[in-house]
Amino acid sequence: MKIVFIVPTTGLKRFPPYRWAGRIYGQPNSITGPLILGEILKRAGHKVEVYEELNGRVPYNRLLKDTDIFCFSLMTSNAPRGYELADMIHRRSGARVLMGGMHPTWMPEEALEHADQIITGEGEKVILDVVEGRITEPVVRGPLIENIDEVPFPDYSILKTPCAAANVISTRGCPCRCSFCTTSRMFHPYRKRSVDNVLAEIRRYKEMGFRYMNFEDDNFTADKERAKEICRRMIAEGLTFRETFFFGRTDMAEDEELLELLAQAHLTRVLIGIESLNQKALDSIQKGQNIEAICRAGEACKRHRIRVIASIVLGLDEDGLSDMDRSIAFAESIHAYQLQPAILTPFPGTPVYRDYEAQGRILPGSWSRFDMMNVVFQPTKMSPWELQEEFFRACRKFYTFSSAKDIRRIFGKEYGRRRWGLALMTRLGTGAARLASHIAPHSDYYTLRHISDAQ
Ligand code: B12
Ligand code: SF4
Repeated sequence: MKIVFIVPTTGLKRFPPYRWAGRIYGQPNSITGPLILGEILKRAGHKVEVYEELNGRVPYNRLLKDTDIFCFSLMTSNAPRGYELADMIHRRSGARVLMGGMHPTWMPEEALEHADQIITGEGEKVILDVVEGRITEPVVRGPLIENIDEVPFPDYSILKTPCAAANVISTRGCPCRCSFCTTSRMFHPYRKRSVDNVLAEIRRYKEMGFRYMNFEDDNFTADKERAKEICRRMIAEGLTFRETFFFGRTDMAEDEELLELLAQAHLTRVLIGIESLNQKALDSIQKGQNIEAICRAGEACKRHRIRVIASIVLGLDEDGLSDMDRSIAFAESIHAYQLQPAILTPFPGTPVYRDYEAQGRILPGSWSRFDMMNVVFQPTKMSPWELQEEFFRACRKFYTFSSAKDIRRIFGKEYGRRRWGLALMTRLGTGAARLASHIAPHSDYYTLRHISDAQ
């Protein structure tokens, strides 16, 4: 059978300037679920192709002619686009449609209105039986994989859209339980692959000629001794890449040996969830970190020339505008390489979603806005539009043309150029959004501004 996996993306993100901006921010890469599941189906003799709408055009007209099964991998923000495509496929062909991923896992009944079958949780153990018709229930529960060394490596040869960085997921889930986090719930309990298994996957990408490799684990340094061992082996076996991105926590900075090994293994770009500089707000989301640890982490990463992407959450109930400004000023003060202001988003499956829904605080509108860049709930200390404006302000305040000079001085020419590009894109993007809020009655920004004005 011919099976096609699609990772859809919402309208604006398919717009070429958005793709160009993405290339300045980092290298195009892929979500790994479809590449793993595709490999399982390929081994069983099926023909498989994977497309990421975020990174390239999908030839739907051609695919509709010869595809037996379309598989959609959906998170919350791309679910509406996935539903639209699934309806189009049902209208125009006899192909079956399967859906899996975070959003169908928490909202299976909704997704089933557009698909023939839904697979919730991890898909590896059931995908072949569903595809070959041995499991026929409309909603199939994918059982947990206890030994994740058994999972095949993602197969990048079936990916048909551009990809410049290979993603390695060396663990599933996270030992922490922040109240807004989806992945620590989707991939529960926390599991680790053996170091040998991880190194074998990295070796494969080196042999394939990838210049970039990322660890996309939710918390790569959760087990520090294991992270050190992986870095030592990468260094000793010549398996380092031009740059490796990873997700860390502030506690990684308490271990000097770890920081040295990370830098030597070229793990020099880290996203750290700083979230807030207000201890009450940190405690309210069960973050389990304090302000001193955040400051130490900023200092230590700078010392080791590890570029920090400071992620801050905007809109926590305990935070007012001045608290959010402090977080942005802090990111500037540690010369964070990038700022990722993330508007608090109550994703289905999290305690935040459950609570906000019970309190009637989730604003009407499409799931496509659940992408951490749009306000989708009623904040306590400001109006939804004021929070949205704070997001725009954070982006513009941080990504200035003058900061590009500092970044160039500290990290070199290439990174200075990238910062300059981000400053330009930020100004164009936030300017267009604010204009839409005034003159485009069909835009989400117009609706949000007017909901706020009416309050
Ligand atoms: C790599 C990554 C990216 C990459 C690449 C993804 C892409 N091109 O779309 C980039 C950086 C581009 C990206 C972008 C975004 N991302 Co992202 N991303 C990830 C990350 C870190 C890893 C993904 C991964 O490989 N997971 C591991 C594999 C094993 O899991 P999986 O792919 O989900 O697949 C398993 C199951 O879900 C299931 N499954 C999945 N698909 C299917 C399909 C079928 C048919 C079946 C049967 C089963 C099945 O089986 C698989 C194997 O067990 C995840 C966090 C995470 N831990 O998952 C966030 C994550 C998915 N991203 C997230 C978000 C919000 C975004 C953005 C909206 C951010 C933004 N502001 O733009 C965009 C949206 C992109 C889009 N397509 O529209 C959220 C989604 C939350 C939610 N509940 O919706 C996550 C969970 C991070 C978080 N904040 O918690 N992302
Ligand atoms: S530390 Fe990060 S991955 Fe872990 S639970 Fe908190 S937000 Fe989720």
